[in-house]
Amino acid sequence: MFKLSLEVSRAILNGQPVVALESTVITHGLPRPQNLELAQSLEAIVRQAGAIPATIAVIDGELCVGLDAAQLETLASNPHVRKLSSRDLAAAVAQKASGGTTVAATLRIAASTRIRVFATGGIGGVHRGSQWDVSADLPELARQPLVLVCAGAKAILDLPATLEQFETLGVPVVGYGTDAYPAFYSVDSGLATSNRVEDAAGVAALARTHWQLGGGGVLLAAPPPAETAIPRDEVEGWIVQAQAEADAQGIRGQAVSPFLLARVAELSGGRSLQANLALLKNNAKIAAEVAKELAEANMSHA
Ligand code: PSU
Ligand code: MN
Repeated sequence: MFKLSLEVSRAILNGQPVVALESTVITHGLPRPQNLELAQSLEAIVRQAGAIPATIAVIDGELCVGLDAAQLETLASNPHVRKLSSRDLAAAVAQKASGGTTVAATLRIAASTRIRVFATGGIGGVHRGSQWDVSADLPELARQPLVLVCAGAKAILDLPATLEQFETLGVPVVGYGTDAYPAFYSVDSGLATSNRVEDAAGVAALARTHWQLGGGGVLLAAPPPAETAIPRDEVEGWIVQAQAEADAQGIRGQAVSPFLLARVAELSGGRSLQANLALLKNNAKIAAEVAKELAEANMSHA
């Protein structure tokens, strides 16, 4: 059922730093051709920073950890692949299907292979105006002992409600060099993180202690790069419009987040896409630094 690339399985066995990368952002989160370019550059960034990238996806029913160039291309170019959350994995395996794994599904697969650090853009959360559309990313993060590096939750969501959920679930929301909880495209959501750390060593120390106490995931919230970040007030108008259109068109379930992200990209004249790409890259680099710190700490304890 699991298929680790040789490089990733070696790295895990040798205690080298590994960074998991999700694939729904490739299959459903970004337009072509930026999706493939982004997937390739995230892997390059992780390598340059001294860690091994492990892009996770389901291909022909196998839970793949570490993809080769051809697999990445197929995933990015096939418009019919599934969006796979935690609940969808078993069916995809049984039916030998392919798909991009969400943060939730990626967390589950990464944890099974003992990967401890994962980079994404923005985590899912509580959707606006819908008490029950809560991403499976939240309970899964609470369960799996990983550091998830993101720029907060996607701004299309109800951010205060999402933060409340993290508290309920016992997930530390740690600001990376900031007290402000970022809002994906924006540096500051107007909400606060629960803790702050200054560097990767601080994250690693906090995460190890959290795990010793029986905790699961740690959300590391990194502000998006300032050059492409968009002020909150500007983004809000596009989101309100996109959400109204989604409601009017009856967009539901798994289709909601991809619809909103694509519509906000259009309404912003591509600015939100530039911000999204930049923050994904920024998060990959930070994740590699955290993975290195955790690997070093493990070595010194061994
Ligand atoms: N981050 C991005 N773009 C994305 C996602 C994250 O910058 O498209 C994906 C992740 O895979 C996340 C998913 O798990 O969106 C959330 O989907 P939903 O709201 O349906 O749970
Ligand atoms: Mn949902």
